[in-house]
Amino acid sequence: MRIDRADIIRVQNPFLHPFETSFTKFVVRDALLVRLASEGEYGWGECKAFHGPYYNAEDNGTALHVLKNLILPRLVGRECDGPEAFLREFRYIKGNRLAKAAVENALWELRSRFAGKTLKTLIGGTSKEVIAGISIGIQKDEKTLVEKVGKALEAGYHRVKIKIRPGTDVTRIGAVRKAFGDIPLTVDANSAYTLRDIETLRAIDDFGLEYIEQPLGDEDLLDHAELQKALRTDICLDESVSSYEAAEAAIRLGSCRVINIKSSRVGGISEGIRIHDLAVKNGIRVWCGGMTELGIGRAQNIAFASLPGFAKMAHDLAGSSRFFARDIVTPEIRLTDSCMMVVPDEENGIRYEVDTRAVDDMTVAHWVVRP
Ligand code: OSB
Ligand code: MG
Repeated sequence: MRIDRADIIRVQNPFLHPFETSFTKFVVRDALLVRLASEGEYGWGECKAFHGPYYNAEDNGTALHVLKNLILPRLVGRECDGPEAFLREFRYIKGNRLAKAAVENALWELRSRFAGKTLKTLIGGTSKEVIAGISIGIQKDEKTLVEKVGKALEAGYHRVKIKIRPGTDVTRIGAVRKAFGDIPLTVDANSAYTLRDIETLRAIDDFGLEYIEQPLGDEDLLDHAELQKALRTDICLDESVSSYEAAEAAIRLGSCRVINIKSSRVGGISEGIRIHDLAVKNGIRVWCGGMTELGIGRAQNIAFASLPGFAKMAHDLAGSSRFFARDIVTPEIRLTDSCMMVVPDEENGIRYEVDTRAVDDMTVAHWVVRP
């Protein structure tokens, strides 16, 4: 396909409730959208970077630079064979995978339009519906957290993940266990601990969690391997699995038994599929993570989560209204009554389309790259 033009659109959409993690508090979803024009069709991608480099080393500033100055000027006005060829050609740009994924995802949408097939079909997805779990941010106190967990259980979420940070972790997990007993519960530390916190981590180990997500630093594969030996609870890596190579290293070292795959974190859907396959081959459990995305990224995550290896676990995949009053795709992304997410395919005919009015209303800046 020939890429005729590219647009980068910066949008801001306020969160219904601020979402707090151990690394920052999100108040507005500030995101770069990429729209590629090719032979009369559009392909959209959403860059999952945030306002600062706190989740990983990228942020919206670095992503804008890489997209606007490095990637898109080389892509526009030329033939591109698709997502895999794009990632191969741009390997010479190191890292910056959230930025690359925005383009890679847009190329998947173009491929889908030209082929007349859904993303699920193109990637070999098998699930008709995928299991929804919820990620609950750090709350101001224990009581509020217990209330939020209660609401999530009432809504039917199949697994509850709570964000934790040093200091309030053990008492809060204890409060949730006391209030709700043996529910499917996990925690996500977003790399807030080190091996010096081993006593706390052992205490967390005693709660019988489904897994502990990213307890240690994003580059600490060796320490995670040591920790995994010391704990009964499975470690789930998120930030540390920044690439296929990192996944291989983590598996070989025994740094985890579970991987949260976010295709954006590793450069795109085609790279995410390779990690999915590698994990399945090695008996590593996998599920699909989220980045509080808007509808474009959310819809692509839903398709990605339909891969066979994801079938048994719950994902961070909620409807749009979990975070936002208004989203940028139609129809609205919603869960079923039994808290499952239906995956668009040729049979059900569901197709999420970008709501350009909503995009316009949320736009704060716009750049165009022409040949
Ligand atoms: O670590 O999984 C994470 C949100 C922002 C950045 C990192 C993470 C998260 C979440 C929310 O946990 C997942 C979601 O989008 O529902
Ligand atoms: Mg995480």
